[in-house]
Amino acid sequence: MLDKKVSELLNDQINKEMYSAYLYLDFANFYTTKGLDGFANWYRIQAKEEMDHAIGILNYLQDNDYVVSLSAIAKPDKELNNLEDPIHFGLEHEKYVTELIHTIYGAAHEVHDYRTMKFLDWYVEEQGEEEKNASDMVSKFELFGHDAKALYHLNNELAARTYTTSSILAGDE
Ligand code: OFO
Repeated sequence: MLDKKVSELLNDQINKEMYSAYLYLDFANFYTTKGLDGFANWYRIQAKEEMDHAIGILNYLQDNDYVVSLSAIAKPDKELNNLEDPIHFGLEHEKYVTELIHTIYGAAHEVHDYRTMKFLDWYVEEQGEEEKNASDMVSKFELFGHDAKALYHLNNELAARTYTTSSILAGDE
């Protein structure tokens, strides 16, 4: 049986991951209104990955006989005023999510919940990738985002991103 505090933090993380999906969907929506369908595609896929992260945690809790309780997803709260805003907010947000995952990991460690720590290893590693992707987006935008021709090519590059189900859901389909 899972520790109460660890389970509650994990349950709450489902909501946080769904919020991440909602936030990235908002970014995608923003870029669609700006005619940048490649950027919109990139963030839509990001949103799908976040939903996978949420379901991965939900599965884990259910597999451990925890009764999951789903709460309301907050409205995306970032004010997007220019093409660069989502990209910076994205990096900031991923750093925040890394802290959340580390907090759960720390709580699991405190109660010697090695099973949850092992489960969370995937998320710890994933956050490393998520921060790198978000930071690469910042660098790319700084290099190519301020020139119309370069922005056009960057938009095309981002349009090529495709979705694959996260490995945390392997065997779930
Ligand atoms: Fe779930 O990784 Fe981003 O937030």
